[in-house]
Amino acid sequence: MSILENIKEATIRGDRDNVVELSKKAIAEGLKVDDIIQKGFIAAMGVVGDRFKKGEIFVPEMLIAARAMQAGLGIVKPYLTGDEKVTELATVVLGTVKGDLHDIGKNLVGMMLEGAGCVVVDLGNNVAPEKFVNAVREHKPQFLGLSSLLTTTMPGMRIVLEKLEEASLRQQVKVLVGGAPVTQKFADEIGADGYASNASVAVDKIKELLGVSE
Ligand code: B1M
Repeated sequence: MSILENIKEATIRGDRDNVVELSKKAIAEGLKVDDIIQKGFIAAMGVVGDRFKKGEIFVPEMLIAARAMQAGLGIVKPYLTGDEKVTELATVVLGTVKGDLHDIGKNLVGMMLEGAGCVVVDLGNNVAPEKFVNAVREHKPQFLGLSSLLTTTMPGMRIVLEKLEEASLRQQVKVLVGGAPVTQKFADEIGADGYASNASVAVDKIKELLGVSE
């Protein structure tokens, strides 16, 4: 098996130590960082996402794989040179809405999006609407991802959309919403562009909105 296939398999297994060692070895052997990311990590997260969708694995396994991927990314990212830029799918500003401290699912969404090749600007949890608006102005992302785990904080998503409209930024960004109490119906009601029930569906949704086929 090639070193890239080994990285992919180790990431799927969530074998963090092996991913780190293999990533160091790949760098030492002069492999292209973009190849390590695309054919190793991103390919692995594609498999993990599919297995999650089929119910073959669950959130803990997905988190372990995502953490292994992040450890590997930490090794190879410093070796990215100016002329070797990772193929970026999209930039996504992500955060949990104001009043809400739940961030495990949002972090998982962020990791899966990174695994799919997105640049993720994570604003954290308990994020005020104004902070989302400022981040959209500053980072000019293609997507804004809002997470909410509480029925009491869900209305905060609508407020973010209103504030984007007031700042004349709504047309510049597609808004994706998710979190346990959030539904497609709610997303439609507040005028969001997309809803995803879990992290791998979030990746699919972003690809769908970009018009990128699998
Ligand atoms: Co809280 N909590 N909690 N809690 N907590 C829930 C959400 C709750 C359902 C538990 C219950 O009563 N059964 C309930 C909410 C009830 C409701 O509103 N309907 C609840 C409550 C009431 C509270 C407090 C109010 C409790 C209290 O203090 N009295 C309090 C609120 C604090 C606050 O936020 N202001 C509170 C606090 C906490 C902890 C801090 C202790 C902790 C959070 C730690 C953390 O996140 N760092 C916590 C936890 C862990 C939970 C449960 C047990 C687990 C949540 C979780 O991480 N799930 C939760 C019960 C449950 O969900 N079974 C509960 C795993 C995670 C991977 O899934 O977050 O759903 P999830 O994310 C999924 C999808 O939803 C989706 O993809 C993810 C991955 O597949 N998704 C997106 C999420 N964001 C997305 C964004 C997208 C797309 C998809 O696009 C942008």
